[in-house]
Amino acid sequence: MDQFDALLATRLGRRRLLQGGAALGAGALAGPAFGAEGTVDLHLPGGPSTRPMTTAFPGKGPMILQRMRPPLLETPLSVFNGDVFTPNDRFFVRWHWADIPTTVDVNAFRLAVRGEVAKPLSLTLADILRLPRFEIAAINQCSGNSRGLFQPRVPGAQWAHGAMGNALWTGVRLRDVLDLAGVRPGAVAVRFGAMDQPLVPEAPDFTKSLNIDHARDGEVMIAFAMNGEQLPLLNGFPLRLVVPGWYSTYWVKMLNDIEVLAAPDTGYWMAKAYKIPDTPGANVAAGSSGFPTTPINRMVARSWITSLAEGQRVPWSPTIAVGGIAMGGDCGVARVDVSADGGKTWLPATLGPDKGKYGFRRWDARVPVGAPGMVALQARCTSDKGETQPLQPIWNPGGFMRANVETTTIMVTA
Ligand SMILES: Nc1nc2c(c(=O)[nH]1)N[C@H]1C(S)=C(S)[C@@H](COP(=O)(O)O)O[C@H]1N2
Ligand SMILES: [Mo]
Repeated sequence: MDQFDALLATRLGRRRLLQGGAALGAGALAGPAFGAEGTVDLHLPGGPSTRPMTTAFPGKGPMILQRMRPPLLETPLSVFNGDVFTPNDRFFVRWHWADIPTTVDVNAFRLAVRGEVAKPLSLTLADILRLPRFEIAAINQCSGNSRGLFQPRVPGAQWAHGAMGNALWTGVRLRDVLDLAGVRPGAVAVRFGAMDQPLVPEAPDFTKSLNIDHARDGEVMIAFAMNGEQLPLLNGFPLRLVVPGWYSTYWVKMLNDIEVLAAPDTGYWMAKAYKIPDTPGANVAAGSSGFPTTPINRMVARSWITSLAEGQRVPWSPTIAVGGIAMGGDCGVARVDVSADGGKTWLPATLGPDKGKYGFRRWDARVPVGAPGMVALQARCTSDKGETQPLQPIWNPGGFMRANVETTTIMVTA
């Protein structure tokens, strides 16, 4: 019996699934907006910058409340200074539509596999749990992570940097599930649907698709566990798609429908929403429109300073310790360089252990500081593909794919 069999028996057995499914009370989605946990300043340039902290959501510790219903909960940057795996109770939450099931009957639950397949399926959770399991470390990052830093401001959730998290996901290969049903030769894409619904019938149900080769690449996963625990309901219990290296718009939560398509998906969420400029770095001149677009796809290199907060006071010494996390995007991190002089000179940081190329990589450095005063600290990641973060921010109307070198200004005191 391996560690996953134990997980299956103790955490994903029928009783636990039932309990887990019942964990999100209806009151939590409609109840008090936030407790007395205070506010946080996200340092957003274009508008109101403070947000309340909340502990009102079941299974979640203190989170930044971006919106109550449907919930948008952001992870405070300081959380990323802990383990490279983001704890489940601090993992960010994002839903498009407000009709989110507050309980899941795990015995009645079925995952449909239909469309261009030889044998349509209606799988129980037990059927899924019988398939070969694997695990993968991967960052789930919202396409609009850091949107609140766009200048000029763009519509959408005004996230700072905490619409992301890294977890060790356990599940089954999407390919294995597709093979059970037998994909027909004419298949070109696979569309994923879920249990959440819009409140009004005219609104488009949330569905996303991947092309058939991507869907069958052996890495795209139907996950039932996250960091060794069943998925929190707000993060997609009982099953979610994990698409390593790609933005989380594709990571469909509460997945209950897999439809193999014989033609490309022309639905709203693929053809209209989550489109980026078809330009290098998804960048266009501020205010532009009418440019060619493409569906958002792979992630790119980023890095963050997490050991020091914006505006933090640090006593002077000739060198100051600075640390944080980096990601390569859809590949690993090759190096991280750090600057304490606004980008004039760069020093290599020491990388922490590699816990999977799609996950966060810890880095640490000591930077020289000549004299007390304001010091602009920067980190710059270069991926295994040789992509280095640009110094200048991009702009696009969706506020997607921010990935430039970020600056943390600290006050070094005498
Ligand atoms: N069913 C469903 N899945 C979904 C969404 C949704 O609205 N409904 N939103 C997507 C988007 S845009 C994001 S950023 C991630 C957020 O994942 P998390 O809430 O687990 O952090 O879920 C994705 N999967
Ligand atoms: Mo997102």
